[in-house]
Amino acid sequence: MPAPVRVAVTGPAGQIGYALLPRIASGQLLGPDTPVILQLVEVPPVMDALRGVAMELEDGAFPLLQDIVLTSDPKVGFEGAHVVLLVGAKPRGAGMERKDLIEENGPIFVGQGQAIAEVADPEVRVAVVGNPANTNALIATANAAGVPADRFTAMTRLDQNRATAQLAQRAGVPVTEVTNVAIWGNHSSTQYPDFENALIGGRPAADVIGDRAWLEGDFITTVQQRGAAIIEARGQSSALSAASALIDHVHDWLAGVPTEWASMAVVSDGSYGVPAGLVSSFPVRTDGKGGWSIVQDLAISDFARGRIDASVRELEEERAVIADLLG
Ligand code: NAX
Repeated sequence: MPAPVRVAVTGPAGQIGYALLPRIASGQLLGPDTPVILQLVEVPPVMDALRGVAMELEDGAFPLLQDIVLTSDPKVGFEGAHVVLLVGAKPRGAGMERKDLIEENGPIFVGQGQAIAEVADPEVRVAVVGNPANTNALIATANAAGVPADRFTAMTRLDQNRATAQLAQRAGVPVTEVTNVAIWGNHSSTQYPDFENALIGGRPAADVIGDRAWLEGDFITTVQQRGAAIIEARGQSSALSAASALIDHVHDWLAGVPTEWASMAVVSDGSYGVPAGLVSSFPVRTDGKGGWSIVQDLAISDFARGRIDASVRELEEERAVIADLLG
């Protein structure tokens, strides 16, 4: 058997954690031949609940799960970690503005970025889910001295998967027929789900669907507002689908299979006019070994340009709110 991979997860006693951990333990994150050690980091008041989750993982008797570490100290949890999944964050409370959430959660990612730089494996890869995910990833990378910025990503795969499902349903085809769905910008309601570069059965999605008004209208708003619709229906935010998207995100990035197209928020190099340094979602190619590159030379219409610019403006505003946390 190969050496185990150390996977650190913050917020493991939360909703997403509960849906995510069994999938990591069963080999869906890193492949069916890769043993894992789970290093779980929770806040002190939640450690009892986390012990319960760990008991359930033991009771799963997962052949690939070699050990479980439980801690409330990121420096213990991230020790030697090859993969760090930053899921934990405070939820948006009643009456809280997005700016309040950014100010509340930002400091968590300062300490976690520093701990990654100090104790994680030198080849560490980090995926941020905790919201505001793009800006939290920006804070973590800015505080992880010595760790290259391309090791940090934030998750927009749930948005991509939502957009893919909407297009497939509308066209009446299986989701596997829908490819090249890009999410641009922020993981927020300003994100732009790009239907103009999407393909259905290898043909432009807009030609197959033949209803531009739907694509520019309901399609975009359904994807942008899907999180709110789930809360309305379920009384709780997306967890199963978020965990599933994180498995897709990390599997494509790290699990040995090169992928032509996956949406991820990464540190911009200035591509497509997104200011360098912002963590913004792009379509990327992944090499399955921890590397990625932004898909270049895509056509961006005036319609798309306006949408991307609006989401990027929001990212710049978020960056201004936490400027003092960027070191
Ligand atoms: P829960 O509130 O169920 O769980 C969050 C967990 O994080 C809790 O157990 C809490 O104790 C823990 N936590 C808080 N601060 C921590 C810290 N400093 N260190 C370690 N653990 C900490 O939320 P859940 O539904 O699991 O969602 C987690 C995060 O994912 C939220 O920020 C949520 O907004 C975000 N989401 C991001 C998505 C994305 O696509 N990027 C989609 C789903 C989700 O909404």
